[in-house]
Amino acid sequence: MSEPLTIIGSYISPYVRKVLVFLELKGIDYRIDPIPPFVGNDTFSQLSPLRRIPVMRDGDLLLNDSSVICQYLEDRHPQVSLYPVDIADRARARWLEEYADVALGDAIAGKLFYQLGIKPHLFGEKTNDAMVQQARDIDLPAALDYLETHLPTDDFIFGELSIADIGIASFFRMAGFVRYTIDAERWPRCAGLVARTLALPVFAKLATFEDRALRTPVSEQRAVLAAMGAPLTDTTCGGAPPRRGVIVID
Ligand SMILES: N[C@@H](CCC(=O)N[C@@H](CS)C(=O)NCC(=O)O)C(=O)O
Repeated sequence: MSEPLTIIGSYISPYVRKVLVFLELKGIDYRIDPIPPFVGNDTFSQLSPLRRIPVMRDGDLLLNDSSVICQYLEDRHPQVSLYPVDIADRARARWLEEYADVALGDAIAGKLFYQLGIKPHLFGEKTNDAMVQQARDIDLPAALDYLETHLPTDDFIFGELSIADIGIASFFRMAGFVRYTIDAERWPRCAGLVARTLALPVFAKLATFEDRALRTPVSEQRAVLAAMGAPLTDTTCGGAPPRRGVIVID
């Protein structure tokens, strides 16, 4: 019997969440090694040259980058399609996904969550308040202004749920971890889309693991998640002393 597909990466990561939503909705059996990238060991460095999560292994195939992994899963398992049918819409969906990965990724994962969560709690260092303020007052409003002009008043962006909705909502789920919520009066379309998407059962299922991981020290997360029934791998690439990634963040 072939081994199930494996994901390396913490439930807390929005990039990992995109991939897990794909796996769940497509009904693909998988195992997860739920580590933050900062505690990856030497094996992790070999598997992820940028020391980033998610990493996916499917048989002999090793892939990095959530967008690459989601596209692979779509090509390999097209039966529950998560990209629009129309070619122009598919391209627009990929652009919105990319925009979320970069703009929301920088503001929410790179600045807010890193400064308020990772830096004090994993590295024992002081939060850079200016960076938090930059994300809240400048970067996120700019990203929301842009998205607001590209989102519908109701329904998903391309009618059926797609990578674009999943990507955008995944980042705002992380924003909620550091108590950032979208101002629904200023950005009603963004707030509505994120609420609709996060209300889906697949996000609710993953949320139970995310919430527990958030409240648990990194060194205990594996045991706690195992006790909850998370589909863990037998081995881990974690457990190393925390260190910064290849791309240094203040
Ligand atoms: N473009 C990548 C970005 C992945 C990414 O930045 N993941 C974060 C976790 S939320 C990470 O591993 N950060 C560690 C670092 O950049 O050092 C993707 O889509 O997978």
